[in-house]
Amino acid sequence: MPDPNIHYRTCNLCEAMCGLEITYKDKEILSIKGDKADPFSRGHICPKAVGLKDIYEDKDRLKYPIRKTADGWERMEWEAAFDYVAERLKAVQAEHGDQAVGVYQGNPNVHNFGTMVYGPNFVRSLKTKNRFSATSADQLPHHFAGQQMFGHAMLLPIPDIDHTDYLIIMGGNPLVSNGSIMTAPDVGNRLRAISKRGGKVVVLDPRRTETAQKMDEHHFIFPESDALFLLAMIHVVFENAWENLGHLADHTDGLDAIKTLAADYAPEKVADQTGLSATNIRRLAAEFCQAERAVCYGRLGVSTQSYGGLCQWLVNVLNAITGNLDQQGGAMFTLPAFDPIGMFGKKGKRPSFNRWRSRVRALPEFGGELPVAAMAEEINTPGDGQLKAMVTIAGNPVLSIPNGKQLEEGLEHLDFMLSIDIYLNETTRHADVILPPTTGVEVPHYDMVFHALAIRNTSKYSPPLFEKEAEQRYDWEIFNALTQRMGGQLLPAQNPEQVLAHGLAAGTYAKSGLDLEKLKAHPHGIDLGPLQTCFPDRLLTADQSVQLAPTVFLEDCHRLLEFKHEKTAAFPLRLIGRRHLRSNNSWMHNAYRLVKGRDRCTLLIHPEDAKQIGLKDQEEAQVSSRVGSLVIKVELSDEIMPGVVSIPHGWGHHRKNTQLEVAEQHAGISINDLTDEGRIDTLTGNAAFSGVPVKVEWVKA
Ligand SMILES: Nc1nc2c(c(=O)[nH]1)N[C@H]1C(S)=C(S)[C@@H](COP(=O)(O)OP(=O)(O)OC[C@H]3O[C@@H](n4cnc5c(=O)[nH]c(N)nc54)[C@H](O)[C@@H]3O)O[C@H]1N2
Ligand SMILES: Nc1nc2c(c(=O)[nH]1)N[C@H]1C(S)=C(S)[C@@H](COP(=O)(O)OP(=O)(O)OC[C@H]3O[C@@H](n4cnc5c(=O)[nH]c(N)nc54)[C@H](O)[C@@H]3O)O[C@H]1N2
Ligand code: SF4
Ligand SMILES: [Mo]
Repeated sequence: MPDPNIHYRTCNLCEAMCGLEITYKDKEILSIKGDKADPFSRGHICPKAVGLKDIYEDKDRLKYPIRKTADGWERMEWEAAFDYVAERLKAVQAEHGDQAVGVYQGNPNVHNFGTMVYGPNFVRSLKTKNRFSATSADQLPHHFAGQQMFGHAMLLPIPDIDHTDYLIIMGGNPLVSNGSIMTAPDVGNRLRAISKRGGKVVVLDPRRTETAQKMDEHHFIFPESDALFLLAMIHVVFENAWENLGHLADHTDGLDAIKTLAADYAPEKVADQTGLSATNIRRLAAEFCQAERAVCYGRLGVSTQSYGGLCQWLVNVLNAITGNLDQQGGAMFTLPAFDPIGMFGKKGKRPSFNRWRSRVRALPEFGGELPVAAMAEEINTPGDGQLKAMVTIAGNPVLSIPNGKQLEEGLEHLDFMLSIDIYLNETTRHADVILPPTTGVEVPHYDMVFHALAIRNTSKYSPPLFEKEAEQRYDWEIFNALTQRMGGQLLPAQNPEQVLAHGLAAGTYAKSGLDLEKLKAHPHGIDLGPLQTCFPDRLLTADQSVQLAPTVFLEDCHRLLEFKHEKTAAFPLRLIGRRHLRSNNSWMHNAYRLVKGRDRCTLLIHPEDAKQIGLKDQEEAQVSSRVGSLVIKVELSDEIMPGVVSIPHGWGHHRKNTQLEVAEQHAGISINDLTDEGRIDTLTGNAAFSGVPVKVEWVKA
């Protein structure tokens, strides 16, 4: 029996799934440490882990429903709140039709098991096609490529970093983000191990990031030029006849089409646009092909940009044509114990893409959702089908979506807004009702999504550490109550544990005895081994072949001809983002220990650019884009590429009438008051945060 005062669980804050050892007494958390016995995370944690204690204890966190009145926020009883919400939503539906209710689901949806499994039925019960989520501000191009090439949006290749000899990281900063679409706890040591065993890690990023500084080689790459770089790499592969489909030779379509396409992209042709010399591109391609096991990994910076779809496709193509797809040390696929693909995936299913379009800009649906860059205009543009009510679930879109200001204005004019959220923040302050679920250490946890995106097959269940308080409700209780009132279908399983038990029973490892009881008996988690080659069996394309050259991608390449690197007089610089280890998107800035210290919401600018503007370190600058303008302190640094500037996202807590005492004192500004909802990857609809044209000017002190 484990010590009664120690609780083991998985940290649900980022994608790394670190095991935690929590010491507690009664209902107080005494310490949070890394769980050395967790076979996957091996004791690793980051400074955010103790944030779980801060969230648990946060006096600003909401625990019961509140309703906005003329005299401020008023407490409601749960049942009355459910009735009231349903009545108001139905009133909007009756007056304006079902499509007048919109939904936005934010990032923590995927980090909460109860929300993940019970949220969708509530969303369906609203009968609206106006569904949005953080997906189209993040990883939509990955899903798009997975669907087109492998037949399922969740068939996402994971870099097998524990076994590779050569890794190219494009647009990811895992030493800070702790890895994304690559669940790899203790990622720093895992990456360093590549060099230690004689391999190499190359980082391509417009900023010499924390990761770049610790790896073997870094090259600046001009924002949004990555697709050109990748085509040039592929060009060199064919030029030298190095192409090799490995074990997928008989299960791959489209190699010739790729060869024809890449013929136009010699390294010499893209050198100026990308900022990498032809010599370096040729050398990188040669090293990549000569390495026994190599993998190219492209993440956020090559997803949230104008060519996100092309980038994720070409990353997969490069891995495939060098024999590194579905191969140890290359880009591999998980076989999770709770396997959404095995349960719901169907061979040859028509992609869920472009089945409907957004009303104002006619942007295509993907996976049942419309691009979030179109959300504000759907609220703000009058006419038939205009959004009159919004439901936000674990999201803070005012700070997270391009042109957040535009959304902020829209939210003010809605007939009704419901937020299912734990804080009264920049977004939820616009709601009429906030329903706060339990979270973090109060809930049972299973990573349905991140086990499916991990570098090893593992499985782990965490029971709640503490009983919820009488006044609190679990997320699934909230979703079920609302689903029922909106006339929707309830899941047969009554709680997340039952769902998990069913899911495990339907999975591959059930045969070898993996069930909920076994998981409960293994509080540190169970290692199910390294990723295994699984194609063509796991492919869900109609002919069970990898589709290297889907028409949608080939056709989209024409946009690359328009790619320009030139400065425009009005907006000569390009804006990109960055993350910080002690920050988690927009919502952990109310934990003092995570925000204390120097101001991190600053503009990074190269000294040469600063000199031209007449800016000195730590001075204030005015930054303007097509959509807005703001003032921010500058930090001069040669870690940023000349011509490029960087601001982190998730700040801007100065907005009035929130309940975030600490965050308000460390407010910062929101980069998304500058990012442009008009900039999207037109193929997938993903927001293009990277490379926003901006102007930086000196401000008189
Ligand atoms: N410029 C720029 N913009 C970006 C990005 C960028 O790099 N640059 N990154 C993008 C990315 S990758 C993402 S994922 C999005 C994130 O966008 P969002 O998901 O909209 O934003 P978060 O900051 O994650 O907000 C999470 C919300 O969930 C609430 N919350 C936390 N835990 C729980 C819970 O257990 N239950 C419920 N119901 N609510 C909870 C928080 O209070 C907060 O309101 O931002 C995107 N925006
Ligand atoms: N500490 C911390 N961890 C987090 C989060 C957090 O907010 N804080 N957020 C979580 C979330 S929601 C996500 S999605 C993941 C994201 O995790 P990552 O994918 O690792 O994302 P970032 O750390 O934002 O790194 C993106 C990199 O892309 C670079 N970049 C920008 N534009 C371009 C471009 O055009 N081309 C290339 N090649 N590079 C470019 C940026 O300089 C940056 O270094 O992190 C997760 N983990
Ligand atoms: S790296 Fe992510 S999962 Fe691990 S402790 Fe930090 S926030 Fe939690
Ligand atoms: Mo994200």
